[in-house]
Amino acid sequence: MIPIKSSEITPEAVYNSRRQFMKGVGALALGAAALAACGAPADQAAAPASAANPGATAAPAGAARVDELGDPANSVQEITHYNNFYEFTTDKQRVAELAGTLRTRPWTVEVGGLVRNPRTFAIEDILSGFDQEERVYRLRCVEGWSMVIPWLGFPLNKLLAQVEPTSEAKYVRFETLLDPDQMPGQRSPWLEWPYAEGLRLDEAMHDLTLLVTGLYGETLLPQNGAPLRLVTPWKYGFKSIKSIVKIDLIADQPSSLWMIAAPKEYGFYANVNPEVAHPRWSQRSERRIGESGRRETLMFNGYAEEVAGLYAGMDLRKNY
Ligand SMILES: Nc1nc2c(c(=O)[nH]1)N[C@H]1C(S)=C(S)[C@@H](COP(=O)(O)O)O[C@H]1N2
Ligand SMILES: [Mo]
Repeated sequence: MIPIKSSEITPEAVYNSRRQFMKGVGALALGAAALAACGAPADQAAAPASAANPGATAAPAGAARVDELGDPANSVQEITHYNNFYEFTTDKQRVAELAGTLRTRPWTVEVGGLVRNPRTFAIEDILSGFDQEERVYRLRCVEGWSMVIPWLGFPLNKLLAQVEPTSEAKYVRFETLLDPDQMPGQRSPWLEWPYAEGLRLDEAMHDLTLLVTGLYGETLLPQNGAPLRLVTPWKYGFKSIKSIVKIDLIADQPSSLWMIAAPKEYGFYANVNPEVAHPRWSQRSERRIGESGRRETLMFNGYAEEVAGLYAGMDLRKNY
């Protein structure tokens, strides 16, 4: 074994070893907390670089994608083979294989609640009804790793405009498909299924907030949340809920799967913030998949200029 410097041991690795320990203890009550955002051993993570991306259409042929900070996008192989999707497995490197069987047709997305025009969209209508654009965003998982991903999608505000939220609508709640026959992870009693997430309405209306249907110019694969998932790049990755079937406009702040599982660890806002540690690890740095060493984590994941105003006057330690 190659010795690693303690400075390179990531929170994931530290956490994982603690998890091994807890397995030995075998205390059932630890279940939910132990599951929460647990990670695969950090250093098995770097997937081999893939060949060039397969026939991407959204950028000029052969153009390398970079984010606005100049960092290159991760490879298709990395983005599609290192995933969190607890409905299938907690093993990031097996999600691709196990989620592959998810049936994404027929698929409908029911949009309702406090709206003037409730509507159930067939996925085909979403794909053809909204101009799909490419956005190269950083994704920062709360566990301490990150990637750069060229998403294909459209602003959520365009879909919300069609259903016309009423003046009572203050929050948006999202739900993943509930189907334990297809998603065996939903038989785990430690988490409250279906996966649910929420945004404040102004966050949902922000131009950075995307509904995503693809990446690298190709249709989204199940492991990345096909056929439709949310992406909020200034928030920890768990807010970016996958395989959405329901979107509700509501009056009161909703709860989420992670808030229910571990309320002290996962709050409603989940804005990326290097100053506010997770109770079990620092958030000051992160491991970019494919790189060795660590990078400093940026406030709001580098999107402060765009989103800091949403939180003016709020105590970001309390509203974690
Ligand atoms: N339904 C659902 N959505 C989910 C998750 C999940 O387990 N189930 N995991 C979240 C977490 S923790 C992260 S980091 C991202 C990972 O997205 P990716 O696998 O496409 O990189 O998806 C988020 N969305
Ligand atoms: Mo995550």
